[in-house]
Amino acid sequence: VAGKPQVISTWDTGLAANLGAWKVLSKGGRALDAVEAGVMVTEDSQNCCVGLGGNPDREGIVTLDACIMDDQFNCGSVAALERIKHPISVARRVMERTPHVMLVGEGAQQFAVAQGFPLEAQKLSPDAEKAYKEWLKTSQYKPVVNIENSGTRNTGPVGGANNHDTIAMLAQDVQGRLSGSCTTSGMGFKMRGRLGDSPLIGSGLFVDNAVGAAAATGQGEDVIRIAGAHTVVELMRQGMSPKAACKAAIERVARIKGDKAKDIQVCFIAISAQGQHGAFALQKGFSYAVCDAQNQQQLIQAEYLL
Ligand code: SD4
Repeated sequence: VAGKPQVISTWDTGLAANLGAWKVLSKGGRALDAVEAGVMVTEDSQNCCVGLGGNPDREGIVTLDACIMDDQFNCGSVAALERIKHPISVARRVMERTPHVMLVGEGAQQFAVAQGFPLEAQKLSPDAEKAYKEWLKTSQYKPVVNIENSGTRNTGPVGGANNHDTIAMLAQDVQGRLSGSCTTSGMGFKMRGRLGDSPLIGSGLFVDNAVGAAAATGQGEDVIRIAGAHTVVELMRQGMSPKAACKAAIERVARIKGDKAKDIQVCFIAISAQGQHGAFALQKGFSYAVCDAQNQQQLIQAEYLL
């Protein structure tokens, strides 16, 4: 469906990221380029949960996960990538320049370096260093709902712009093409080697241009359990609106988790091929940013189940 370009993304950090994407979309650019440029803004910022400034794993090492998908089922992903500033761009290179979809760990880093990405110093940001030292005092893995880290990092400007989460972004360009991206340092103080949903096509992100696109944020393990983003797209295929599909997927998570649902956050965002957008969260506190020609700085509080 050709129409009005738009981009949506997770959390309040999505506002700045959307503007990065909008620069591409507003000039008639491709959704794929927009979702890469958009989340690069967040990867560059000092965010607790995205990019090299993110919180480390329990060994004190920052490991990054990212994936990207276009309107033709092309997709690329990197996981447990260390010392590279823009994992989303490496994911795109995996998609465009390798016969594979996913590269992990050392191999992903080797590929990134061979592609000309600089190898950054293995060093925590001052905020991450502080959070890690604090975490070491108890060494307990206890993610906090809406700040998917076991240590909080309220070091950002008023409004907490720096203490939110994984960015997942979905865009539709003027030609009606959908694409999505997702990038994260994962759950803070995770076990070494742990992957969440964010680099997994079908869990953290899924795009079917004939139906719609969806992406997730929150407790990755529980997104993977229901193959989250793919589930949302399949529910849209059955006729549900983006919001209804996100809600039905959240209800599935809640059913599976039972009493434990209150201890986690899971959130989905979605866009339909017709250009409708929606979101739904398990708990209160999830917002998503929307940007189109009418409204370049809109933050919407998602409805929630519990
Ligand atoms: C993960 N889903 O690694 C990510 C974390 C996240 O908001 O989304 N935080 O499980």
